[in-house]
Amino acid sequence: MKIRSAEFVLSASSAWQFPPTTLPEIAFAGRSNVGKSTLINSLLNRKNLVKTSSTPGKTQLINFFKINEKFHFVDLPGYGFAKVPETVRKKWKQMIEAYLQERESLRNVVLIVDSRHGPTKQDKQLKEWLDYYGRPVLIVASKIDKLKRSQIQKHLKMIRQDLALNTTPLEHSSLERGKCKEIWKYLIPLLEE
Ligand SMILES: Nc1nc2c(ncn2[C@@H]2O[C@H](COP(=O)(O)OP(=O)(O)O)[C@@H](O)[C@H]2O)c(=O)[nH]1
Ligand SMILES: [Mg+2]
Repeated sequence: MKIRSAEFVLSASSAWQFPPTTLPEIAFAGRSNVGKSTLINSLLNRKNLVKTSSTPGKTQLINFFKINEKFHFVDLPGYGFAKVPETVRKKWKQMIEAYLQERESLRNVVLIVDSRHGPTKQDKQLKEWLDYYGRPVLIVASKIDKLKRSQIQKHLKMIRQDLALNTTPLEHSSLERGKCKEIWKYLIPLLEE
């Protein structure tokens, strides 16, 4: 995919702030610190369009980005960060569920799982929830560079089993160029429909 433009649209803290549903959308979900923002930057060939952070749990907002004036990428706030107070967690859940359940322009959810640790309980819950609502999901295993080469296939298989997938998850590493090819191959047809 040739990226001609990639711009930040807005951050939403409630459903009424979401931009209009005129463009097809791909959303990126996963626990805090799993590499969501990094994956978006990699896919778009941008270093810092989406801010990445080594302190997890900072963003509780849904961030919308407009690509090539043709589609949106949506960076969902990460879950599973222990220090988030219960009230914030509740609000997060409400907003995310409203988005994932009702967003008409949403074509696919990319669920990112840490290749080292495999899916968390919340990853599994989200996957089941998305299946229940008939939302197509692509699983991407992040931080592949942190595994030994000999471990990669084993870990991918483990994620596949844990989430009861029909296909092997796609790999991503921010350190390796060209790792996004397979992910784009999956996403492009969804954006062209
Ligand atoms: N080694 C390595 N580090 C990564 C990779 N992806 C993300 N990180 C690091 O993990 C941390 C969290 O990444 P971020 O994209 O902000 O995660 P997010 O909270 O899911 O958006 C940052 O310090 C990133 O540099 C990867 O593929 N390889
Ligand atoms: Mg992030």
